[in-house]
Amino acid sequence: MSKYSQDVVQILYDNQPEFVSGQTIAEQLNISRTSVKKIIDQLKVEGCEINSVNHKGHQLKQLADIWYQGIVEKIVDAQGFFKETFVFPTIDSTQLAAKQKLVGNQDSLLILSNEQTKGRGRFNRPWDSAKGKGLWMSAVFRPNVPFSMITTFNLFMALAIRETIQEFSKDEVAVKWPNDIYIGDKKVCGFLTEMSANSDGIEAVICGIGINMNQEASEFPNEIAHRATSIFNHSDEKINRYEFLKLLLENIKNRYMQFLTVPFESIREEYIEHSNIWNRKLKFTENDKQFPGKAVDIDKDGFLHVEDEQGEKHRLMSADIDL
Ligand code: BTX
Repeated sequence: MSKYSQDVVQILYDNQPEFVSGQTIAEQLNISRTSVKKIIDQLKVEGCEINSVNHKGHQLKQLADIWYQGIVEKIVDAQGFFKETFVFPTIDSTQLAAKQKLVGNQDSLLILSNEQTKGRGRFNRPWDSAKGKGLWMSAVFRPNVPFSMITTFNLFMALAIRETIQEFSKDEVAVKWPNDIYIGDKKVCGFLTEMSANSDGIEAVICGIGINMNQEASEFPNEIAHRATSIFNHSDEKINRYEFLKLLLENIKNRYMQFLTVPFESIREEYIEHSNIWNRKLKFTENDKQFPGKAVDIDKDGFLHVEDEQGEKHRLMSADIDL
């Protein structure tokens, strides 16, 4: 990729829906018109839809399935919540990058990558993060709250992610307590919350979010094909990653403010209403213990109440649930 391609795409994006002449771009970047033409051709190969018309110039119709740093930054800055943004073409894991970047500053950060080579779920399980197909993101928050409050953070984030995906899906989107979002009986998103703390208290909360946006059903690896889906599989059109990101950031901001100001109890009914674990037989795994049972309630602290087949009651803070 030419070092100017980010700049060219930025100029086209800023001028949308107007045409920008090759001459104007060349002058702005102090490069030749031939270089501009080469970069535009390369952007088209990458997947950008650009309408090039003689004597008018170039008009951006649609961005490629790529995170362009400048455009992501624009969206993030306009929204005004996250203070720094890092975009990678490829990385081992945005979660690992977030943990490195949070050291030595106090800011809220956002890290996105077009692909992850070592995306990880809970208990170090692999998270499939194919290039250009999904949203692989870590968000660093700096809440000044007691440790005890962090247990409910995940529940607020679940609603932010669920309502965003719902805007793009024709089918019902549900939360599967505590870490997944489902459409039907398939996982469309997994997310996890980690914390970094020191003797003064919480240093940062790091939320890693993986959302399958545009995979075809046949594109998932065999091991997960039967239980993974993408939003595209439940939509009439491809998901525009930039529109999606805008809405997701807005919803995350709003739910984060809610997390800081009201107890989980205030959103408990909404959470219960959008959960997919009721009235069905489930298999629970808590640490090394596995047992079948049914979910009975989520209490005001966000714990799940479960009844096993012997009628014994359990109160779970976290667990794996097989539907
Ligand atoms: P989890 O442990 O609940 O889910 C992991 C399990 O989900 C895997 O064992 C596999 O069965 C299944 N799985 C793997 N990849 C996918 C996929 N793309 N779609 C559906 N199912 C899948 C949930 O962990 C938390 C995942 C967080 C991922 C984000 S991505 C950005 C950030 N960086 C990073 O390394 N992790 C987080």
